Amino acid sequence: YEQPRAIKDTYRGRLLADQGLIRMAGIDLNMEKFLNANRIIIVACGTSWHAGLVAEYIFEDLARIPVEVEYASEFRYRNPVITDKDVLIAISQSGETADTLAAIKLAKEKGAFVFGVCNVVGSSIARESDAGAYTHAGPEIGVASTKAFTTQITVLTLMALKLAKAKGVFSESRYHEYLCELETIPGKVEKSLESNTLIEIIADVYKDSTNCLYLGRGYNFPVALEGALKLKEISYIHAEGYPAAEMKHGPIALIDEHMPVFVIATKKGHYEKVVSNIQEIKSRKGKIIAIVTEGDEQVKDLADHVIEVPETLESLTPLLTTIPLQLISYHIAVMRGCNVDQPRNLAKSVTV
Ligand code: F1P
Repeated sequence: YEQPRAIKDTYRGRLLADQGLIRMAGIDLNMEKFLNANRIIIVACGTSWHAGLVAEYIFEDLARIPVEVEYASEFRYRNPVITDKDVLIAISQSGETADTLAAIKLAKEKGAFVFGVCNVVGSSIARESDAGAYTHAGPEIGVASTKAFTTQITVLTLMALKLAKAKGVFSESRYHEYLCELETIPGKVEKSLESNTLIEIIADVYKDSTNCLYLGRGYNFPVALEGALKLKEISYIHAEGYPAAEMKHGPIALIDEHMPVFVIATKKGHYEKVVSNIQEIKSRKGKIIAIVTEGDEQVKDLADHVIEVPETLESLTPLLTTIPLQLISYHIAVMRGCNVDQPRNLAKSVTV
């Protein structure tokens, strides 16, 4: 529920949409590093890694800069090829995650420029980075990241826009349209939160599930992963996130009348393809809970439940589609008697 405020705090002061300005000292002072980079490597863990995956779509789609996204916990051990022409973006809510810190150390040794996206001011990752941008989410009390995710995406979107403009990939009008739309997001998150009562009813139907699938395409594939992670972390229900197009390569075998499938089916971005995935699930009697764009009729006729989010640009949809998935995990966890703030076996920052 703090997310409208957290997202606004993250862009406020940086985004002057009426003047077409994004102020980000960390990028402004190091623009050449980004513009001359061979590629951007994003490293992170957990939810922050999912934000990194969204950023891969944003940077490549908007700014046409090649991006690789790696689990910091793998990257640090696998002898990766890194040069002084690489820019490494490290994303971390706490700024203390040991694997992400180790990945930074490795990249710096090889001469890469390191940019940190952290929430905690003065944290180890913020200090070890050559430059960076804070997320301004405020303290994350619960172990499972929520507003950290949406504010990380907000910062990474601002970065991509700035670079798209500097590279001349974005026309003036597209750039302005984008900035103005970004300013509407906190209000649209507010609107998405209004589905809470409906989501509580849906949670009650699926609270005793033992397995769940989450599917999304494009920008919403990482949101599917994040939805599944939230359910695992706080409800202890086994959940898998997949790109919807991968369903036919394996997960479709799991679908029967006992399998709830959460599908992100917003109007922009592969809509018709997602609709055909939904039909495939329906014909196998899977239960479909779809996140759709306001006013959608087609999916409403096919799905068992639909949860609406307001319309926005395709690349901004993760900021809205994430909200109902966070809420569903929250309600299921509460109904199962789980401690949503302090899930078993998890620590807020993994420092070893
Ligand atoms: C990474 C992370 C979180 C997760 C949990 C354990 O933390 O995997 O995403 O919710 O808190 O750590 P961070 O590097 O973003 O602080």
